[in-house]
Amino acid sequence: MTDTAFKRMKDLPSIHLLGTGTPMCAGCGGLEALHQIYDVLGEKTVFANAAGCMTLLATYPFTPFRGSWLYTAMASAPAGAQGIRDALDILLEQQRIKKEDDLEVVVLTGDGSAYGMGLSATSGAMERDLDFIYICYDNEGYGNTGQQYSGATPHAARTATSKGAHGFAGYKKDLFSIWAAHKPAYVATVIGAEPLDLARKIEKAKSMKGPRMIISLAPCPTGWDFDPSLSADIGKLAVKTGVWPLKEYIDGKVVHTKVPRPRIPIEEYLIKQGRFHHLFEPERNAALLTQLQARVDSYWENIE
Ligand SMILES: Cc1ncc(C[n+]2csc(CCOP(=O)(O)OP(=O)(O)O)c2C)c(N)n1
Ligand code: SF4
Ligand SMILES: [Mg+2]
Repeated sequence: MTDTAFKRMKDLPSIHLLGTGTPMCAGCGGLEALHQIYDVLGEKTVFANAAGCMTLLATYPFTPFRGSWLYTAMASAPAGAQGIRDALDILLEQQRIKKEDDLEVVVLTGDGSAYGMGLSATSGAMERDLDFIYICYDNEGYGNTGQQYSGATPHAARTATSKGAHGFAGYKKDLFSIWAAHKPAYVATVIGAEPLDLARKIEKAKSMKGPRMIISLAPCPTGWDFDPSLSADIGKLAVKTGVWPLKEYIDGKVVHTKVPRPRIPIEEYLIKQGRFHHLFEPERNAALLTQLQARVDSYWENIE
């Protein structure tokens, strides 16, 4: 990168992508959420970013973040965050940095790490009451390596490793509840397509101490097989169909921040995504569609 380009980049607010050099896909729902989250958190942050799509934002020695950024292995971002937090605390204690120079430590990982490989390290970090924010952008698969299934993949979705007639045989893990069971300071679900709800939750997380855990559903045109222009629509449909409940855990209680009324049929969300085309073509799989709708309905049964 030329000096002029670097100076221009430094003058831009928030995250600035590196022009045509960026390998991120158009319409990336994870990036949409990250932009919004970073706008609220600001540059006094240090990211511990586990291997995944977002790692590709960095082009050594540059990153598009105005603040600091550390790359970790998939399972290790919360351990990396612990090291950073400890180092900052030591520097503060030794008065080698001022209080106003302290940084918010933020873990950024995909679902492959959050729901799977990094879950043990995350559990340990919550157990130690680590003062950090964890952001999982959940594109429901190992996106960076070609969308193999992960612990976040929904039932029946076709992935690179679930290509049969019925798609993925397993069920999406309930990471929100797994995290909430640790009784951290805060857990919330968000989505870039609902920016006000997202901003309010990130503001809240920012004002607190201790483990603050955020899961953002991340519509992924490449892995979910839809046109990038539909990304925000699909995000909104995830909320309106009740597939992605917007909620928060705080002070031992779970509160839904948006209850979709009336809920629209799940089919309207599924039919727009190539990963679910086998539910509609060559013939409609009514039994599986009914089963998928029933699972969403049973979630909301006791909430409305
Ligand atoms: C232990 C380990 N296994 C596999 C990989 C290869 N790998 C790099 S990124 C990635 C996908 C990560 O998936 P996810 O966390 O969901 O992030 P996404 O790629 O979807 O953004 C994989 C499997 C790795 N880096 N480390
Ligand atoms: S594969 Fe999906 S999550 Fe990864 S950059 Fe592309 S759109 Fe975003
Ligand atoms: Mg993923």
